[in-house]
Amino acid sequence: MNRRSFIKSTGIASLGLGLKIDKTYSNNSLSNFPIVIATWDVKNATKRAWEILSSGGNSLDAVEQGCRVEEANKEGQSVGIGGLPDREGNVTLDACIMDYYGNCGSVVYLKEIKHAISVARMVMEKTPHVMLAGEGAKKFAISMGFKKENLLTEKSKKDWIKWKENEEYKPIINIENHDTIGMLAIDKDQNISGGCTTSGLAYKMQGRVGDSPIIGSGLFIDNEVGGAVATGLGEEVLKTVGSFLVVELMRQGYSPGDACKIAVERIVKKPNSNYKNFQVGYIALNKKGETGTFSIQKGFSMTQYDKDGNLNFDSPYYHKQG
Ligand code: SD4
Repeated sequence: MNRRSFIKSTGIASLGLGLKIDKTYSNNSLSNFPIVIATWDVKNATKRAWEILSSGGNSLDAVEQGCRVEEANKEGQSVGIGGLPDREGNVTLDACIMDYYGNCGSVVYLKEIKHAISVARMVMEKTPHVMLAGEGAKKFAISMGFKKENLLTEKSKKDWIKWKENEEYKPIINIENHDTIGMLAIDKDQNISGGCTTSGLAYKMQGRVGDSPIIGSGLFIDNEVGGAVATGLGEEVLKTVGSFLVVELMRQGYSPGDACKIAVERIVKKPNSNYKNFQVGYIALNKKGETGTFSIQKGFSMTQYDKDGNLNFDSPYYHKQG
């Protein structure tokens, strides 16, 4: 049993020892590349990214293809097809992608196109812009050959109709352990890219956009330093420009786990923060290939695929109940 699987099996990683996490996850030899990490337990997505990385592919292709796995998964109710709708029953997707040159692309309020991450990549590569929204984003996607389809599955429609009975808006903490997909990869050439894709918060107001497609909030990459990606209540991530903060902390010398922890503390230590009622989680990866994660609440996890295999780790967290 290697060190990582020992830590996983003993549950040490879940004891909330945030400052220790980088020791746990440390991968500081160049021979350890490539690596891919993702928010939540999404081993199918990291497996797909790993196939690309381990056959010599680059980190940009890896994160795009990895994110697409969850976007196509009808069972997941927070990403791509099957995502829970807004209050009016519209499934609207947000996504962004960023490469190792510092290029980025993003789509917000995208309807009827499930592979928002690939549309974001097209925005980055085929337009002079960074972000396209709503009808324009959809039109652009169709012009690039994407297929229109109904993203509201029967199950999500049923859940929405049930929600309408009370219309109580209460963002769910850790929706089914599988939520917004944020993915970061470092390839064999030590180049880092990231992607983030989501249907956003269930039963949001029509027109609401979260942190996930906002460069610097939901995702940030600096190929000289590392990358970070966020999940959870987007409003709180937006207010602290969370992913940019994590990367800047790593630039100052903090390890990925410590940087995520400090970014979480920036949220919970605000005067009047009601952090007990919501979740925010970060994952991060630095140029050396070290990884880390931290969240507000218990229940967040990170999946990491590297030469030791495809493993899911509980994130250390801030809020200890009881
Ligand atoms: C949002 N951050 O739209 C996304 C949702 C999410 O876990 O990550 N949920 O606010």
